[in-house]
Amino acid sequence: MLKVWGRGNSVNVKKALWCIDELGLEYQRADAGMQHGIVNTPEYRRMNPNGLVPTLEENGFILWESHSIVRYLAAKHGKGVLWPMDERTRAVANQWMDWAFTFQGSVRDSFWNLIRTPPEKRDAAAIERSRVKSGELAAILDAALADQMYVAGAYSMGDIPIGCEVQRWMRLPMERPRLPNLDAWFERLCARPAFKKNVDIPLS
Ligand SMILES: N[C@@H](CCC(=O)N[C@@H](CS)C(=O)NCC(=O)O)C(=O)O
Repeated sequence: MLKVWGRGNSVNVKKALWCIDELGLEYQRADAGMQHGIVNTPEYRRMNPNGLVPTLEENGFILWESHSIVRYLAAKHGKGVLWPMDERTRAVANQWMDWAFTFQGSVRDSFWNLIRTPPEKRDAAAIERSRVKSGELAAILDAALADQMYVAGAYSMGDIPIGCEVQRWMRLPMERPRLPNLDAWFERLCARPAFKKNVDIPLS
């Protein structure tokens, strides 16, 4: 049985949960991180010395880093489905998985200020810098989706991390550039039950 440690509102935990549900695997989830604590206990630190979420546990096997968790599960349970069998297609999926952290960095200040900071303490300049930068990066993804349905052609693990990051960006109360290819891809993700259930929940 798989067990995921991590609060369900974490963008990185969402990646693991979406992947697991997409593959139809049974799992348990234990809340950890932020108000739930746990991550600084010696028991948790033995599993994940970073004190971060998510952590995956599978019959004594421990894995952390959300994108590594997605890759592991896709390789083990989703060959030819989430895990592209063609090396170049897989490399492109991996490229977008790595790039998801680049995009995450650009959204961070908007997210933390607009969602997790009281209005009187928000840093308007940081929000604006983040808004502009994330819009520029989103345009790169939009261009890549001009002639394909998903980031690596067919739907794959490559869509999972960046799909979670884009959900957060799309749901922020701020102006965004009009990006029709990205919008259409996001609608396709929203049509997936595992995405709706785990990812497209109100930001908190
Ligand atoms: N690169 C790591 C980053 C993990 C990370 O930063 N997780 C955040 C939540 S998204 C966290 O643990 N924050 C502290 C907490 O929740 O207590 C991964 O993708 O797993």
